[in-house]
Amino acid sequence: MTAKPPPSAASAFAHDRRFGFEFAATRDLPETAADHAALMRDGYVIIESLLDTQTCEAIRTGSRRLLGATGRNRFEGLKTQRVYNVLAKTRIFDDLIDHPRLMAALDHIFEPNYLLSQAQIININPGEDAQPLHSDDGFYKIPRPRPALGVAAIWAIDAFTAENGATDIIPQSHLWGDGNQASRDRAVPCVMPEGSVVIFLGTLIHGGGANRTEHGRLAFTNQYCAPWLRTQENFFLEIPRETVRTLRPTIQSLLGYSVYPPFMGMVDSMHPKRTLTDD
Ligand SMILES: O=C(O)CCC(=O)C(=O)O
Ligand SMILES: [Fe+2]
Repeated sequence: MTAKPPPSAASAFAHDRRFGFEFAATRDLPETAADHAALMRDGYVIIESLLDTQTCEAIRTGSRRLLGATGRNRFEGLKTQRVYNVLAKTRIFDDLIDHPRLMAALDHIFEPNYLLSQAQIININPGEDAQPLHSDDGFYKIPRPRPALGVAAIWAIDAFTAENGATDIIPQSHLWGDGNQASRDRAVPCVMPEGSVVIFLGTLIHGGGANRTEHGRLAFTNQYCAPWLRTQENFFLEIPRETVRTLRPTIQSLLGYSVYPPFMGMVDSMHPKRTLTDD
């Protein structure tokens, strides 16, 4: 497993009650070592059938109420519906945001108090073209090859098939430098049953597939980033504090109610969690 740097700068402040940060223990499940090895070797891992049929059905029903506009460009997909700011709108995805299998994998990639960067529903409708290939952490303009600064999870709420728009990925492209040319003929579709998830490094080249069927392909995707980076969504402005107060601590922390030790993320010299309890 990747060794994480010791919390050296932080230890000088560890006694400081204002920040009161704790280092979450690194979570380990029986599958974590294999998940991590696959992520480091191939850049991705597919975990099948983590969600049961009833959960997928409940998510389909809940998503239908939220789906609306289609995308504004080829990247979003002109026939693809995307719902942004999901965590302000519904609680049906909470268990996917801090799913133990995902958290354990991320604990071995990032330093503690890594962040959720974005969460969205993606429904690729019939007739949609393939999304341009890209890497999800490419907007952090640090030359490649480099360690991943982000990690993405894409949950197949409908089964993903080669015909309905399964995410195309290029295995091992997380190791590429900046000069490599991504082309679709090197990509493979993440075919997986409903309730499965593909987790991949932010450096892996991928893109949504074309949908050549008569039905939508519903997915939920959550992306994470290292705790010292700017997140794609500005959750502090998106999610009302009354809503954040109702969330469990792991999700609050992922939303930025946490510090990157010793004090990045502070509010008026205090731990940002204080804003949820102090009035
Ligand atoms: O919908 C998909 O399968 C992939 C979407 C994606 O990679 C993105 O929007 O960044
Ligand atoms: Fe992507």
